[in-house]
Amino acid sequence: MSLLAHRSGRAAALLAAALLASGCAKAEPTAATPGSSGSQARQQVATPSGPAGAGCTIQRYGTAAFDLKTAVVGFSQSEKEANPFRIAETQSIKDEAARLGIANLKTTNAQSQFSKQISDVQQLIAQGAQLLVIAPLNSDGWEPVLQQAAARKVPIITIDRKINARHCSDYLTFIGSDFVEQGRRAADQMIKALGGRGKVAILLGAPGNNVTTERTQGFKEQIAAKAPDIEITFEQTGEFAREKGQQVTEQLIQSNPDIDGIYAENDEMALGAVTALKGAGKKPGDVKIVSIDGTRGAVQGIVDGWLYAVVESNPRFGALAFETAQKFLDGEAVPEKVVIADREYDAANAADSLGQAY
Ligand code: GZL
Repeated sequence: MSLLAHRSGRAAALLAAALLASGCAKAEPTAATPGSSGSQARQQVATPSGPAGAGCTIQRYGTAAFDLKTAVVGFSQSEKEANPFRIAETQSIKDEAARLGIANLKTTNAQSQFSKQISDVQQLIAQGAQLLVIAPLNSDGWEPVLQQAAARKVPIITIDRKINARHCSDYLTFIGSDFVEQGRRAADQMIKALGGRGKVAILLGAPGNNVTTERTQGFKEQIAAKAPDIEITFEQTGEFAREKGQQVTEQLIQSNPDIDGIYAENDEMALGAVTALKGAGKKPGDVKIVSIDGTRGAVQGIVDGWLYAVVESNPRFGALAFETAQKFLDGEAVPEKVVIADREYDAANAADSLGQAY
């Protein structure tokens, strides 16, 4: 079971302490609190402890230890950096590498093309990468890279999205949010926004990755369990992109003029939806929008009344990724999954929390 750190550091600490006492989770200091570029305020993240021996050690993985500071470290980003999530994610990796004195960080960006991400990573391996940190675009299709990395015993840390591969053989660990829980939290906000009844549209993320699947699963499960009078009458992918989110919402308004709420599986699509609603002469609050990511534009959208709530998907993996790599190099067992803490924004805290958005 992966414990989810909750909406604030304090709640997370209390919750983590409770589960620590019960022995079913091991808390780890992790990524800097969003917006704390200077201070290193840390958020508690509970790492699933699992059965003894479940973790991955450098001995099991078969890698020779090396010094991170002098190693060639490769970071592969998936989507073009038009999305603030991607900008903040890449910056977090670069900032932490600089803070740790990692002199040879090579970064690539696949511009949202999976074939390019495969060749990017193959190139990083050819350039002598001794550690790979990958933000995968898709969950499947990684075999060519995994074989090459395994042949050279290069450990792979996946962040942000999961790959369908073998823990402690194909990859070292997955570090990311609990996306099913994000979907549940978005549903709770939508239930509040609609008073438990109404018609809802889902702007689905891009296909082919666990984030879209799990955010949809969590949302639908929670609505079914908690709000039988909320009906999901429309779902279509906006591919996590603002323009596509706007286009799909323009179609939605035509085909479903009585829609009461929109669940956008990321902020870029939510902001595209706002543009479409404005174009249709709607006013803030006419349609309740709940979104996921926690970008500054979306949190500002709450302040302006266009969005009802935003569940954060914390992109600041830098500290956690390199802490985890160092633990591995020091001979510690690394769990299959490390859950990062996600905040939540609504009308009560949006204005004061803008500085923590990214
Ligand atoms: C989540 C990440 C998602 C973001 C989107 O970890 O994979 O991809 O929520 C991005 O903004 O496109």
